[in-house]
Amino acid sequence: MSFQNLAAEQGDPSAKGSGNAATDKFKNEAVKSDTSTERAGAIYTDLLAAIGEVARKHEVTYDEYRVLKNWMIQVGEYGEWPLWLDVFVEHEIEQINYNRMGYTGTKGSIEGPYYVENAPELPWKTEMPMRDKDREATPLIFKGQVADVDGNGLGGATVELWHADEDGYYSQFAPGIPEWNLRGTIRTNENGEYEIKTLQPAPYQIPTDGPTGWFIASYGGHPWRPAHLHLRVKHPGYREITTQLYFQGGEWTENDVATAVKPELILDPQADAEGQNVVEYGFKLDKED
Ligand code: MBD
Ligand code: FE
Repeated sequence: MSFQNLAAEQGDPSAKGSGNAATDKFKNEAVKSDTSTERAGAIYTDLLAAIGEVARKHEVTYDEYRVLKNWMIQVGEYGEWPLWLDVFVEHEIEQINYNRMGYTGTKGSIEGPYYVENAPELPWKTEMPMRDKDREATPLIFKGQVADVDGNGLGGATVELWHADEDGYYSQFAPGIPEWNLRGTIRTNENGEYEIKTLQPAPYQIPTDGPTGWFIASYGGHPWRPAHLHLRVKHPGYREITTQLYFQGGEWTENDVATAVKPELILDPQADAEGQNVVEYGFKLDKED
């Protein structure tokens, strides 16, 4: 077994580009945790015990150990740690913390590797920044209201929206796309409402020519995420929510490689007379305590 040989059979040139762009972005974020030495020790002890248990259970060979070591080096060189971790690990962390916080509002989902803060602000009723080629896709009107858990609208809330284009590429993580394409910070009106015109996104394929793709191919898995919208909703005094929305009947919705779909997060847009997909979806924010 060699991950590289599997990769040679595939064909997407962008793994290194998107991986390293995501790594560079993440390196610019402030990363810290106030974890105590006691807690760190407890986590590491259990983590290493779990690794040992798996190795013993499967009697991992020296060849397999060396392939793993080589693969981990490659993940770093391709800049794919944000991708691999967000696809395979983040959903567990998201669920743990959603439960621990005791949210009653809108369900969260993983952030993924392609969020960029400070997207340009847009009014409550708006169109996402897009190119002529994006206008050839099916338009999607996404509208609704940001409210507290009792349904009172939250004026001046921000809805950050980011998603892939019809080819499955994100601006700033693939070449040749305007910087803020399909990214925006929408500010709700006095009733908490928004009405956003964008395009129907396509499923997202994990790059198959990088180490995350080789990893998936090595066990015969598929590299797809269902079409999705990413959202982060904020209002002072309320807990911000990071989530994703999916599409009823869409390919891979039942079988997301990143395990990040929840039934409450599936939209069912309807075509209007002009052939636009229209869907209403509201956000409920918990009060900060
Ligand atoms: C994505 O678009 C994404 O949302 C996640 C979680 C991982 C890889 C690509
Ligand atoms: Fe995504």
